[in-house]
Amino acid sequence: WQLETEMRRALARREFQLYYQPIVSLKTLKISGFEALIRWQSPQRGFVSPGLFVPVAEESGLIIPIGQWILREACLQMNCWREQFPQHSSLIMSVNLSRRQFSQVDLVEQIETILADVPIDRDCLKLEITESLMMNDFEEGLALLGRLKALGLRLSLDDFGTGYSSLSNLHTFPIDTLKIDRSFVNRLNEERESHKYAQIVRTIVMLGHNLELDVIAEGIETAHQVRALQSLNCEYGQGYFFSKPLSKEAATKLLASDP
Ligand code: G
Ligand code: G
Ligand code: NA
Ligand code: MN
Repeated sequence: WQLETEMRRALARREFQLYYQPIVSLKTLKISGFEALIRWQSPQRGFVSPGLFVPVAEESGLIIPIGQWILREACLQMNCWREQFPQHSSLIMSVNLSRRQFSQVDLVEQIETILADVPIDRDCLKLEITESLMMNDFEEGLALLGRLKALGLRLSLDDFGTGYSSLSNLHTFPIDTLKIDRSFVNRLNEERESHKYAQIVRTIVMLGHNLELDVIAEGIETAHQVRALQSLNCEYGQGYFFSKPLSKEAATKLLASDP
């Protein structure tokens, strides 16, 4: 309860910030986009982990106004970067959608309102969803994905390969991208058994490509993983090896130095 009250106040007092983690082409090592991730610097508590407060926001429904703020902020930032860096015209901004947001009957209208307010090239905005969002009502979820695609947005399936993996349904999702969960990437190391994980990752990459999806590997932390993913034909990567999530100022500096 306490945290919920503080978060309500935090939204009004603009204590939330968006951080941006680069998504990199593993072929050219150039930045292809960013994933927006929320951060909270509370005057009372100091830095509060999103792993702690996002679930509370989700539970209390505060994720709805916070999610709207996130999307608006991400669009505003994209417009700034598009203006400032014409050479980065194909930059893509990824924004996470939580379960509670996904179950809003007026989600599409909420997004349209924000896009009307902050006009942005729609194909440079990508929404990240997880398979678990589809578990409430599959047909309804599918219809919603279709309406989000119809807005002209891109869709990404996050944390792919974990939990309830619906391989048989994958081809029906109107998505553009698969993100390989970092638990697979983690296990690409020097150890013998990592060979098995390499085969799994290879298979996910091939599956993605056969379905004409882009594939992004998450949670890359070592040069070894970069080389392994390159040899497995994975074209995009994200993780601490390249960069942790950055403040908008730091991300702007990085873009300025990325030709
Ligand atoms: O950002 P990481 O740094 O620690 O975030 C931890 C978890 O918090 C993520 O796995 C994700 O579930 C959630 N999270 C972080 N940022 C966002 C956001 O902008 N929107 C939503 N819905 N969840 C987020
Ligand atoms: O997949 P999801 O959106 O839940 O993931 C975002 C989370 O992953 C955030 O918490 C982000 O800070 C975290 N993250 C990003 N890169 C790495 C990494 O290289 N290693 C680990 N362990 N976590 C990462
Ligand atoms: Na994500
Ligand atoms: Mn993920």
